[in-house]
Amino acid sequence: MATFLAVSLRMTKLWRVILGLVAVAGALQARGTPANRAAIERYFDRFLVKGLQNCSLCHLPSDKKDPETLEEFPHNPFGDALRRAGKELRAAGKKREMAARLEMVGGADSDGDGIDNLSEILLGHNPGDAKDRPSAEELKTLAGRREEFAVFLKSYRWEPYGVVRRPEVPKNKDEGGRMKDESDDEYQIPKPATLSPRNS
Ligand SMILES: [Ca+2]
Repeated sequence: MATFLAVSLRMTKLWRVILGLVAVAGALQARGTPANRAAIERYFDRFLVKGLQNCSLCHLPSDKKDPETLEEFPHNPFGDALRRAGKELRAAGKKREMAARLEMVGGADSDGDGIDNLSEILLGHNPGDAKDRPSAEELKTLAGRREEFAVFLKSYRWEPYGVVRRPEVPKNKDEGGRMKDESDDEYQIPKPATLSPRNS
């Protein structure tokens, strides 16, 4: 009986832990997929100003304290464009990586304020809010900022969760695309010169 009680007690504790984990997972999902937010911050790195490192980059303000669904915490036009880009990638059988999605929507002007999404983000303005638009002064710095970001994108980026791919082994082909074999001239072992008697 005592053993039964001890097992029951352990099971109850286990269930509490499981229910706790489920609740935490639900809350995280409701708060606008922190994984996406982290991926955006990783993609832009130092180019994402503090003011854009929050849910408002992709979501409309919500008066709900703990929103649980997308209906309760809807996307702004930029967040919606990212969501649609993800759907497109999935439909094409590709991975829904945030970097690819950001590249797809970077040139669009999701909030319709006349400045494309990437330029707005690089200048510290919200690409999903038409009322938040770079000033004429800020726009003068855009070319330099975009250039800096392009250099940064080309630099080595540590992708802790990316799959490491082995580079393709180069094929040993000559210019005609033919595999080299031992009948090629350069593979021929030079025959020893025929010895001839000196001064003959
Ligand atoms: Ca804007």
